[in-house]
Amino acid sequence: MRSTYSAKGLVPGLIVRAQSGFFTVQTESGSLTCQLRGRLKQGPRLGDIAAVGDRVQVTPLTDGTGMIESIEPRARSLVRLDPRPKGVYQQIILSNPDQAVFVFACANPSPHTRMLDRFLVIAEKQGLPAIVVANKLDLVDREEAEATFGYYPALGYPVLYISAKTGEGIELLRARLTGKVSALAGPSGVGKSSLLNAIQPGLGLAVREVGEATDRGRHTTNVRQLFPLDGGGYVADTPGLRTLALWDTEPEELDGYFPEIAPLVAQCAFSDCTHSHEPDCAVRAAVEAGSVQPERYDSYLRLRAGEE
Ligand SMILES: Nc1nc2c(ncn2[C@@H]2O[C@H](COP(=O)(O)OP(=O)(O)OP(=O)(O)O)[C@@H](O)[C@H]2O)c(=O)[nH]1
Ligand SMILES: [Mg+2]
Ligand SMILES: [Zn+2]
Repeated sequence: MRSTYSAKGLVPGLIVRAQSGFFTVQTESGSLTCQLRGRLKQGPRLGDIAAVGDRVQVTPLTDGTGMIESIEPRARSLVRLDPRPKGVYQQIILSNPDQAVFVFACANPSPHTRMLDRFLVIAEKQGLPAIVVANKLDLVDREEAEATFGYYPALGYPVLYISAKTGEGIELLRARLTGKVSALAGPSGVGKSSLLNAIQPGLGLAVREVGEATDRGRHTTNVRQLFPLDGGGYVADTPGLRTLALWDTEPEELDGYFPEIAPLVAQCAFSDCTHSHEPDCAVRAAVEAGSVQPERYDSYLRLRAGEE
């Protein structure tokens, strides 16, 4: 790109879209398509240099594009570690998220709480507050939905029971999203795009037609995008989380990412207790006493064993 400087100087902005080396930066006076200044790309690359959610300084150019000159330090980021021949590459799914929103359906597809527990471990590991959305409430009784999701609030994860179809509970979600940068994730077909369309009419996100193959179009493009909300704040669809492996989590640290299990670990007889078979295990005692949900304990054991 030919860079002709304008007289405007540096302008602060937010990266709201990233695709193949081009970044859309939202500034006070509109959005600019930008590239990275060459010197930012020097040196060994062990991770993404810039990502959606980054706050940057941009030089507007006379041709209406811009040049990203610097990237502000990240408060936190959702990172995916990608092992490559030259070392572990840090792929940034989203910079500076305020919270994670994990969307599941009450039915169709049936709720996959093991995947939810895996997502929650990822959020805990990254220090990200998480909320759970139980969508498609119109398809089940409230009691049935609560049997699946009812124990999460006590663990520190609020659950919003919602129907994108009837609009029930949509206001609760909108209130939670306003003014924040949220990372949205969940299995295919649970209604993520439908929910975003309901919250922000005009987004016009494609909703999967009934019967359409679930994995159609997946991984064909590598676009990451933040959707602005009218009331303030942004939502990012984070498909990368779906496949986020836990291999960068050591088995021994996993118990620390289950809020109901972590405080029990010190009471186990063995300091290296895996909570699977050892005698005098406080975690197994809590499962038997009913204070740790068997489903959550099962998720812990399976994740610890390396299952997805
Ligand atoms: N009954 C019912 N159906 C819903 C609801 N929300 C979404 N759907 C339907 O569920 C299907 C999938 O919805 P999408 O919004 O495309 O789901 P998604 O999570 O974005 O799926 P991917 O983009 O594949 O990850 C569509 O047929 C929607 O019409 C709901 O609250 N109730
Ligand atoms: Mg979708
Ligand atoms: Zn134990």
